[in-house]
Amino acid sequence: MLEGFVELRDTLEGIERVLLTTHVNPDGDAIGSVLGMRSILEQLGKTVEIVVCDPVPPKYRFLLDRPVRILGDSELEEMVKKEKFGMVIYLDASEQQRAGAVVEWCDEWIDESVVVVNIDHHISNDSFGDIVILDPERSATAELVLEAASVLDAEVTLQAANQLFAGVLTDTGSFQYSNTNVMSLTAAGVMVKAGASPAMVADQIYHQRCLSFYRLLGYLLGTMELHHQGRTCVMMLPAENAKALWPEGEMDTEGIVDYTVQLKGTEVGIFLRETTGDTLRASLRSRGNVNVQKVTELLGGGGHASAAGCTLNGTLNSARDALLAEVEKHLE
Ligand SMILES: [Mn+2]
Repeated sequence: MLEGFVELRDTLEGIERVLLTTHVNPDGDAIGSVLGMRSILEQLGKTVEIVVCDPVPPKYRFLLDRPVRILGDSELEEMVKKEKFGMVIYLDASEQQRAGAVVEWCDEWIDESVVVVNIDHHISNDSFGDIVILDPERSATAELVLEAASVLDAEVTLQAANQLFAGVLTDTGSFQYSNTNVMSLTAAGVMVKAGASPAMVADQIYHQRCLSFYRLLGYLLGTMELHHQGRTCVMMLPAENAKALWPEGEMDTEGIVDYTVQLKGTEVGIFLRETTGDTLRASLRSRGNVNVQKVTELLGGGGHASAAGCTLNGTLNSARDALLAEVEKHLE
């Protein structure tokens, strides 16, 4: 057992109120982990609040047993004014800043008496916080939350089982990524035993798409280019095309990057997307020996060996060239 779990158990004894948070643009593991952790801590009699910067994406809302608070929530402001939280737990955040504006907001009321806990599985995690529960061997933070349940002697309710299962399912790419291992499959087994329904969770997350998603996917498949003798595949999305293909609501590109490493012979995949101004978001995938976390690290990004991302400036073409040059150094 990781030492941090013992520290967490002991420290929690003297704490009544716990705040949970996770990274910006929360994914399935982020949402599943905070919700599962709330269920566990509430069973211990704690008062728990979850605060995130961005709304929960629609496809994960079936996991919510009640709403989570979005930063700026007036009730939360009142709560903190009356009595602050004794502990802040960051889940699935590779560094504290990944929680976005939540960090600055906490800085307004946090002092030395508040215990900061960091529960994560990113190899790039910088071990921030007073209590660190970090295991890069784990495919998802949700696995660590499952372990927290047993350390803290809490029950994994049917709802928590589905929430945590969603974390493992999405972070392993439906048990297809190279991070899928005995621990992730064992954890999934425990979750199913506790009542999780793999078919229901997969159906909600992957099979309730809107037509815009397929229009966007169709466009992006058409932009595929091969480099490095077919070992690297790139897809690019200019902002104006994004707007035309997905006129309203939040654009969902999750999973699209995976197609870049599903061609015979590709080892590295890059999905480049123009966001606002001249900012670009790059998602990288690897199914070979290239550690894409090392590629993005040099460009200020983070992630895992087989899945990483970073933010770049400039045009789509200049960003692609910069990434390709970096990838080339890592291809043997
Ligand atoms: Mn994760």
